[in-house]
Amino acid sequence: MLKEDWFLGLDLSTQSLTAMVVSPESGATRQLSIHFDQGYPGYGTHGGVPPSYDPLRVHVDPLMWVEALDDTLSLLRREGLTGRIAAVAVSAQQHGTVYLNHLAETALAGLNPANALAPGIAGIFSRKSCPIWMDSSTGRECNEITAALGGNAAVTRLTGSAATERFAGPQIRKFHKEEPEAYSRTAHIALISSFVTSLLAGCFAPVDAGDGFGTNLADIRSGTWSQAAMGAAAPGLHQRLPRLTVRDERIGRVSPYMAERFGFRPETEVVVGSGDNPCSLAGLGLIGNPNLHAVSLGTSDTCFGYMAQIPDVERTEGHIFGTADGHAMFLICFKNGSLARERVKDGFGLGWEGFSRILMETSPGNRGRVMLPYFMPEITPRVLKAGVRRFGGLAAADAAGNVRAVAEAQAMAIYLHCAWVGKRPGRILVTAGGSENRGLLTVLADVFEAEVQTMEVKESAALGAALRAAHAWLNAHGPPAGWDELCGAVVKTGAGRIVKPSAEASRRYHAPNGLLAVYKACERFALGVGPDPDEKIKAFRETFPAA
Ligand code: XUL
Repeated sequence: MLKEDWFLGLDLSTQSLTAMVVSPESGATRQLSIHFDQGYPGYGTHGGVPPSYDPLRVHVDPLMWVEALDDTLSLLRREGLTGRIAAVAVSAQQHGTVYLNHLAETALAGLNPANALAPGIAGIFSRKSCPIWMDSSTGRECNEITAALGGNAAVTRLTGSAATERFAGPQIRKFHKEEPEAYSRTAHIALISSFVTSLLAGCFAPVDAGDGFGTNLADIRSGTWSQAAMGAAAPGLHQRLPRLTVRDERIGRVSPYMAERFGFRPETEVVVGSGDNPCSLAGLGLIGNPNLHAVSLGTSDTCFGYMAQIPDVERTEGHIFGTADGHAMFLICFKNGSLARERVKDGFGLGWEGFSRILMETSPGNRGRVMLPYFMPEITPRVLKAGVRRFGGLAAADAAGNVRAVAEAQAMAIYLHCAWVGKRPGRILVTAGGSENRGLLTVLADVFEAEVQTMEVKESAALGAALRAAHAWLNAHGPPAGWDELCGAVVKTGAGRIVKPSAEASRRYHAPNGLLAVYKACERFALGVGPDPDEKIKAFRETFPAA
């Protein structure tokens, strides 16, 4: 390895594109981000998505992402960084699908470096927009796929998840049913991670198991696309899907277009892309370590962790994806993450400091008042009709009550819906934007009865992509590096902060009449499967009269 062998991770998330350059030699990192709302106002996005006439339908114009990629690589070139990159890997928001026509393959290989990326590829799409992970419009298709594959338990066992609205299988099925002519013009269906990787490599890129298992199309035990699952989704799907890899691999070099236009060395290698959550797993140093779990407080809130093998548990929610080293990870995802926190913060004219201060000053348990923060349709639990519910006399105008209620709700939902994973770790790593908020960290620590720890680098997905590029490249060209060693060089765990739980606060959540029991009852009531939670709220207030 030369001193100038640096590695690039590109994370195309819901709201921004982040580039992270790392040097495993010195441990140095350099990052820059472009936000879609501010950078590309012509697309009219708010929080990275355009307004929609149907709250269940969330589609994005892929040309906005392409413009952002062009601008990001131009910035990196201007900083003199692209010429030092030995390998690059992409991280992307998971599940979104990109539909390409028969012109795509030739166009990707033959772009003219004198021209910008977006106009060069504008003609390669067979569908103008891409459904992304926030889309919940495929309920009917999920039911059809479930019936075709023999029920929920069978789909979950085969593909790692029950049929899930935002996943590629149901999305492709809906597209095929509603626009059969456009489907027949579709030569290739990429996930967002493989699409961006294809732009870098100048050819159709494979999809990895981290992202590919989040489709309802793969057999997670054999690590291949499942004939039965593809057949249940749409005809002729196999020839339209990318190749599936079960562990990280180098897939080729950057295209001549990339080298010439952005100043990469022609020998710069491209490593298979992955989803943002599997990349975060790598960026947090969790590959190979099943004893720590992570919570990501980003646009989506997610909880995930490494598993040495695929578990055989009965469950109705959560997902199993593959990892960079060919093993497995669990994941549970909530749509009402940072955008829900923002709605409450902005609604009361607060800044993040004020939001955090309220959490530090108010009483854990919120005197038995609970919010179900479904500002948007929710993924976990499945709630298709948006609408915030308040219980225990929580007034909509009460700033402090609502700030605490939204933070407690999110932490309790993560805690309760991860129960199927089994063993709870004593420490949780927290990443993404929300990990800068001391109040949120304190609520998480108390609800999880565990220490929470943050990292110096908050963009763990971009960092993870860079580490995946480094890992694959170093193991091919030397000196070989294990995940531990690589993460040790770059991931500075000690540089973050540690928040310990308070025993008294934790008791208010975990006692038999604690707030977790209240929250569970509110959720069951709202879903129409349980009685009014009033009795539980009364019991909480009797047990904790001072709370
Ligand atoms: C995970 C999920 C989201 C997206 C967006 O299943 O849908 O976390 O990856 O970040």
